[in-house]
Amino acid sequence: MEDFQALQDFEKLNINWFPGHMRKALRGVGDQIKRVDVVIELRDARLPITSQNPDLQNLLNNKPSLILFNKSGLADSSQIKKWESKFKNESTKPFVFVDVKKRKGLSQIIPISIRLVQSRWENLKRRGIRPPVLRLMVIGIPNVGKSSLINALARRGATQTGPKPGVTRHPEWIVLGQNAELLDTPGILWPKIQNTIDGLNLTLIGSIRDEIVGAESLSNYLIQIGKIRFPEKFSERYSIKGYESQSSQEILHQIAKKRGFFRTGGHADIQRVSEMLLCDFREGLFGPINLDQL
Ligand SMILES: Nc1nc2c(ncn2[C@@H]2O[C@H](COP(=O)(O)OP(=O)(O)OP(=O)(O)O)[C@@H](O)[C@H]2O)c(=O)[nH]1
Ligand SMILES: [Mg+2]
Repeated sequence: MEDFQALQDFEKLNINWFPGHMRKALRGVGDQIKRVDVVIELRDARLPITSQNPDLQNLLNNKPSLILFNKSGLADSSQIKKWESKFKNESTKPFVFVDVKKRKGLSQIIPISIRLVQSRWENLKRRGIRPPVLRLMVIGIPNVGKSSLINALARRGATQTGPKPGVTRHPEWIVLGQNAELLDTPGILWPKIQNTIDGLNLTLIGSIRDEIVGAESLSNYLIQIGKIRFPEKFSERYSIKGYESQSSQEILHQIAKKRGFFRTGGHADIQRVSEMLLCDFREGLFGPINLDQL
């Protein structure tokens, strides 16, 4: 009953984050897109549809582009298979499920990009013009690993990365050997996220600042997902009996007690427990999980 109430409370949340730097970055992407050969659109493999920015999509038009679903190591492999066959049937664009941290799928990126510009370059060659340096732009919502991907391809810490959204604030060109250049761009969301569950899922993967939802509300939502998707892993990790039958608040208090998370006055430190749960989820400690499910 209480959890049902909690779900209703989520509906009242207004989960939007579209600060000035994103508006500016969106204009920047619109300007730069004419100057690049291929756009690499990064999404999160756990949210293959929801982590697509419709406003960025509108800027692409007919520009050759490649979709990368990153952090696939954190996603459920049977779900990945289903998404792969769906996209194979429906998408005209090339796509790859990758994991930058594990360097999975990275070797395909440059060859696919070259294939996408091949016919245009052949045309140039026929007219006696030497093909230019391959220019790639990496776009996507915050925290999906755009800068990490660029560093992995460049094999150096060329651009700043971090576990919070909004690390990259300005576009930056990174030279990738003699034949390619990559443009890192700030993560961009859209002004109005219509569906509250989409907003919660985007916050869970770290694309929206935790403060917008609040760590406690977000961990309440995580506990409710856990009851359906990973009840055993959750109960085991925090030694909770009867996890499914307890309210989120009871569970948070129980974990606080077990871990000794108290504030002065002996009250349970719910903020600290909530932050720990979110951290554990983001590190994949409840196992591979898909939030957009087929
Ligand atoms: N588990 C996992 N973590 C990853 C992967 N790729 C990137 N990360 C982590 O995700 C976080 C965000 O990475 P960034 O490269 O800063 O993301 P970004 O898209 O550039 O973020 P903004 O600049 O804020 O838009 C960092 O903590 C990375 O270490 C991956 O394949 N797997
Ligand atoms: Mg970045």
